[in-house]
Amino acid sequence: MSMGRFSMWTGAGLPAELPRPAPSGRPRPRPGILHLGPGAFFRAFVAPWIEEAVARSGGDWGIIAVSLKSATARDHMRAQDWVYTAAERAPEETRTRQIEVIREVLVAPEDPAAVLDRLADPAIRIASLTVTEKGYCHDPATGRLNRNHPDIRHDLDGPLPRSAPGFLVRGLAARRKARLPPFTVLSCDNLPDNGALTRHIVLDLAGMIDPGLADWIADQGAFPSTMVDRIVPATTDADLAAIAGLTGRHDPAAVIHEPFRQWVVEDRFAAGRPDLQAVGVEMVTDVAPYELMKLRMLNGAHSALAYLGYLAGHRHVSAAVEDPVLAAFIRNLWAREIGPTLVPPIDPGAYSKALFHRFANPAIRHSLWQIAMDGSQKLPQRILGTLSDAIAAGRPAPGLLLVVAGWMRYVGGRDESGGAIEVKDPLAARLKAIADAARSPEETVRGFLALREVFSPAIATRIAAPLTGIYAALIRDGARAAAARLSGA
Ligand code: CS2
Repeated sequence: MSMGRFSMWTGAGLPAELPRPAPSGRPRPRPGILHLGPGAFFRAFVAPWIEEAVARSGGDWGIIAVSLKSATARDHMRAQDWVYTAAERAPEETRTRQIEVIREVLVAPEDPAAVLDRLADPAIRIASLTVTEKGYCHDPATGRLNRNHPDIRHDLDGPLPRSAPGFLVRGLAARRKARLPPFTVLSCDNLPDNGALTRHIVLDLAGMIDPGLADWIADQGAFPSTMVDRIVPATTDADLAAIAGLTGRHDPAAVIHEPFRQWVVEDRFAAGRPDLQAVGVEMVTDVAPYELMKLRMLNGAHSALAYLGYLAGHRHVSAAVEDPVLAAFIRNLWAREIGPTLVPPIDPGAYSKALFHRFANPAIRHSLWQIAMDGSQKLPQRILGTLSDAIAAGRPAPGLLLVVAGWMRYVGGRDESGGAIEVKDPLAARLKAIADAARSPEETVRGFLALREVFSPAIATRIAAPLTGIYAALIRDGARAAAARLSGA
């Protein structure tokens, strides 16, 4: 561990002349996990935690990480024998640590057969995933496989897959053929009931390829649900330079994270697991209450800040919660609209206090634009489920409606001063077409609510009238004033 000495590093660009990180010489476990999605969240959360479990209790749980798209992680890590730096940023100090649990990174599009070979290897007993919401190729409003997704159509056409569900299904098929037990599928993405959702998607796809395979997976497969939580902003060049100042190494694969972390996992594994509870992972029989709390309170507030905060001119989470209007808005949203939808053992009051503190950490520059991305995939579990529960209980939810209105305005592609927003979303083209075609708030709201991937017919009908009023107020007054009016700030 090295402590923060930022003042020593004053250079701006990348210190490419420094040596790269190298393995320390401590023993490294043989592979037992294949992980899809070697991005920053995986490197800052899953991998360090697995490394600690192995250091504490042993086991062959090294990780083969597989990128389904870009070669960046592999290219960055190959020259440093798959080790990298994780930097923990608290307001007062930064601590760095070298992670050595990854044994190889593969790039699936370059050689999908190599990935299937690894998945069929008896040594691999867990296939974990951090592929983000859109990586599941599902329909966010229903949680079922989107059979028209181009990657799914590709994966139905031939044996070498492209999508995460495709690799899981073809990997499980290879194991069945080899008379091996299935690997446990461990989703680590922010989706509701992520284990059950992944199971449905895998069974949907397997059923289209071979119904016997689907029966075998339904019978023998294990898909524990998990709740994962750690704030991991995208690493910038300035971050890499600051880390190099601390470690004396140039590490293009370095990641930044907050001190907080929480992992709650259902203890249903098909073929063993690392000794996770020995290092603070909460092993439970039902993850649902934790996951609802996290998706609705943390991710819901994140998305609220992303759309309304961005429209109001902020660019980072910590800056948005420093704005007293948005701070009051978020606190009210937690207390009045989200908290009452949660069930014991959750204490929304204590949880929201801790959350506010995490959001305010000035050492984590978490960009609102990053959170705003892929809203069509995020809104249902972050905002719309809460909204339907509130409506069903007869409670008004104007704050949640304002967040939905904020998303509609944001994806139209212009902020409140007329500046262009780069909207990143799998449905971006359709979202823009809806916004461009509408001539009034009524038409805008009607156009968006007709998106069946996002809004079920039931919720669309229930929120259409109040949402139209709130959207009109947002356009007329701006995000900050609309938020202020709702929270009396
Ligand atoms: C964020 C999450 O990018 C986003 O949409 O809301 O990545 C969030 O930071 C994590 O879920 C925190 O655990």
